[in-house]
This record gives sequence, structure tokens and C-alpha cells, in this order.
Amino acid sequence: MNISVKSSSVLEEAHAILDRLGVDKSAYTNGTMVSFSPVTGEKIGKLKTVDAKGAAAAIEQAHAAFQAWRLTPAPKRGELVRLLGEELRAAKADLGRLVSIEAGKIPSEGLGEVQEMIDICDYAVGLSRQLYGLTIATERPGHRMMETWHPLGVVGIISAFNFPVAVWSWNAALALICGNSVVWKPSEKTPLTALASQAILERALKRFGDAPAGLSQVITGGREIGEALVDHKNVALVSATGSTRMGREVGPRLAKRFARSILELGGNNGGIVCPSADLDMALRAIAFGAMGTAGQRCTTLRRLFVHDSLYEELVPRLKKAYASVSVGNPLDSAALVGPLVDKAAYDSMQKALGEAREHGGSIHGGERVDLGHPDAYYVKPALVEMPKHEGPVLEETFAPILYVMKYSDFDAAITDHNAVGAGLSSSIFTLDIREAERFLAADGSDCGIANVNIGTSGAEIGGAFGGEKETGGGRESGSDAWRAYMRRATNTINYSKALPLAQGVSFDI
Ligand code: UN1
Repeated sequence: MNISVKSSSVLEEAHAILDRLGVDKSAYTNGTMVSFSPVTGEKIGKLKTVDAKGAAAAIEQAHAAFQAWRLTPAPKRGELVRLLGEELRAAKADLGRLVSIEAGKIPSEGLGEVQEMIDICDYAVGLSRQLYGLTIATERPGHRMMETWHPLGVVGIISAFNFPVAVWSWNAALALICGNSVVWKPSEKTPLTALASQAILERALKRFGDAPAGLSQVITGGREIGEALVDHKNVALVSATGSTRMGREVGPRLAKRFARSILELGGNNGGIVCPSADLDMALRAIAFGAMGTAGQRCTTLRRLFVHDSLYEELVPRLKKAYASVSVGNPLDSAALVGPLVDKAAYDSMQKALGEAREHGGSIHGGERVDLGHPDAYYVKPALVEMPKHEGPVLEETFAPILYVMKYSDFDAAITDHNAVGAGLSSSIFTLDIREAERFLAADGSDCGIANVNIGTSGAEIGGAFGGEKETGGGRESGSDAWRAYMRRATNTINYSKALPLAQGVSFDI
């Protein structure tokens, strides 16, 4: 049962957390940008914003900070990120709760997001001693060839509401150890968690002591400040998370001035359930992948291909799970599914369900759940049995809709699986090694993430995170993603007394 929160208590709790974390009240009580809690739909902040001029000033200060920070040895830069990890550990309960308030996540997911921040800090600290380049064999005697990785410049971060703080930390932790400065434009839907994260970073900076002023900044405001980040000549790299539509604007603008981009755009993630699958395990993985975070992860499972031999067994079990999942206020109940972020999300979900119906889909769930807050949008997750892989199935709708389709031929299932614009995450459920390996092979899943017997969402930070095609091609977080935050110089050193030219060229003067 859900007990609804009194209308002012969410605001009070958010402000108490911000206060404890050291955010100045004037930053979120007297401004013009309104922030809402999707939990109750109430206003929880009035934020000060900056305009394009203010953004340019922040970028210029960050650029000056970069020029000093790039000369700080990388392991010392790692020390700052180590302190950030410590401060995040101390603030985990508060920041996790604020994520629940501002993004509507259930408590374990709010806390999990902060854990993801801590994990990337730990990872980046180790990495700060491992920014390795190669030594390469040269064809010339008395020469040595090597590569050196240097800091890049100001890194702009544009983040989305659904991972309001973790995505910043993936980028900021790596950018900082790589010797860069950071300017962050958080989602207009989740600015309070950004202010909180910045305050936590400022504690780490204070303990660190002598970092240059303006090394890592947050700027709140609208589209024009995103544009300022994209267009300013001193921003060397923009890491942007959001819709494919946003990426289509940001990518070419950056390319036009030869700046770098890391684009983390939409996902329309699929799973294939094969005849040998462990169904109990698959069921749990599908449930979390499709309904977790109310279907608002870029890695959410949105399309499921079920072999016809087990369709009649799995789908009724899925329907049961969908009918019984608890939807409710994440702040005061043990519900597994919290609210959608806003009315627009609800409307786009209903629109997709309408289109599914027109394409012959049979819909289970999807109705609004009334918790007594007219401006909050809770929904029953929707399971939609589709006769064909078409219509709304081909598009990402950022809501808990899982389209289920029957397949009989494995190759055809892989072809359908890959027949969407996005290419972020994918899963196969099978105990058959041939199917599993085929799914991971060159002619298998075309996504940046391909999993076996686990769901599409909930990646760890140690791997590179990102996807292909309309997902944008960027990689963040683990593996060698750090290289995108540095520039590479190839160095050839001649320690001989001769000047041999490569490729046997002679040029005697
Ligand atoms: C996102 O939804 O933008 O793999 C990021 C996951 C999380 C990150 C999601 N670690 O689901």
C-alpha cells in the first residue's frame, strides 16, 4: 500500500539534503528555472541560470584551469578523484535519496547510481598511473619511436535526467585524471542533483588544496548553454547523452569545427530467448531490464524475441510478473516501479501503445496509476504482444513498454534484432554455446553491448559503455574509453649521428 507524501515534504526533504551537502540556498530558491519531483509532481527548486555569455565565461575560466591542470602529474590528479570517491561514499545516502526525489528512482537504484559514481572514481584513480602509450619498432637505426598521451582541453558534458549524476561522474572522473577541465550542463529536469554533485566535488577540491579555480563547473540553464558548449572554440570534446535527435544536432556542429564528440544516444535494446534458455533466470532478467527504472534507462529492454517452442510458457509468466509488479511512490513504499519523469513521457508512451494497437498488438498494462498526485505520472508497465517486428517496435519510446514477438528461425531473429536504428545493448538467453557465440560474433548482435544470460541494462563501469549506429558510436567509462579524453602524439627520436629518411627516400643537399 502506498501512503502519499504531504505536498510540501518532498521539497523540504530535498532542501534539507542540499543544505547538508553544502549547496548555497540562493542557487535553488530564487531563480527562474523550475525543477519538479516526478514523485509528486511538485516544484522543488527555482534555479539560477546562466545565459550563453555566462556559459562562455565558465568555459574560458575552465580553459585557464586546464592550462595549469595539464601540468599536474597524472597520479596527483588521481588523488583529487580519490578524494571525490571518499566524499561520494560519505554522501551516498543523501545523494541517492536526492536522485530518488528528482529522477523518481526507487531507493536501491538511486543508491546504485551513486555506487556507480564511486566505482568510476576508484577505476579512474588506478588509471591515473596507467595512461600508457606504446613504444614502437622503427625502421631506422639509432631511432626510437613512441607515443605520448597528453591532456586534451575543456571537456563539455551534457547529461540526461535518467542518470542525472552517474553519467557526469563517468566523464568527469576520466576527464580530470586525463588532465582536462570540465564544464557540465545537466538536464533541465534534474538540476538539483547536479548542484549536489558539484558541492561534493568542491569538498574534494578543498581537501586537495591547490587545484586551479574553475577546474570543474556546473552551469544550469536551457538549450543556449548547450549550444555554447558545442560551439565554443575552447571546448575540445563534448560528451553528450540524450536523444538521437539531440545527437543529430550536436554531432555535425562539433564536426564542423573539428572538435571531438562522445555521443551516447538512444537505445532500442533487444533480447532473444532461445529454446534452451533457463526460463527462471530469463524471466528475472527480462523483468528488471524492461520494468526497472520505469523503462527509462537507455539500456532498457524494449524488444523481446521468444522462440515459438517456449512462447506459450514464457509469455503467461511474463504477463503475471507485469500484472503483479508494484508501482508506487519510491520515497515511501517498497514499490519496484516509480514514476515516469513527466507528462510528456506519459503522452509518448500512450501514443506508442496506440500505434502498437493499430499494428495488431495485444497490450497488457500501460494504464496510469493514480496515487493522488495529478501532476505525477505513474503507469503500469506494458507488455505488448506484437504479430510483427514493425511500427512503434522500431522506435525507442522512453517508457516501460516491452514488445514481445515470436520467432522460429534464429537467423531471422538476429536479422530483426539488428533491424532498428539504435545499437546500444542486447542480450541472448541460451544454454547452447553455438547460439551464444553466434550472437557475439561479427554476424551476430550489432550493438556496443552484447550479453549472454543477463539483461541489457545494468552494465558495470569496467567495460566501455556505448553503442553503434544511431546510438552515436561513443564509448565512456571503462576499458580504453579514457583515450577519447586525451590527445596522442607520436614521437620519433633520432639518437644517431645520421639522418636516414624513412621509406628509403634520399634528399642530399
Ligand atoms: C543510461 O541509461 O543513460 O547500464 C546509462 C546501465 C547503467 C547506465 C545506464 N549502468 O543500465
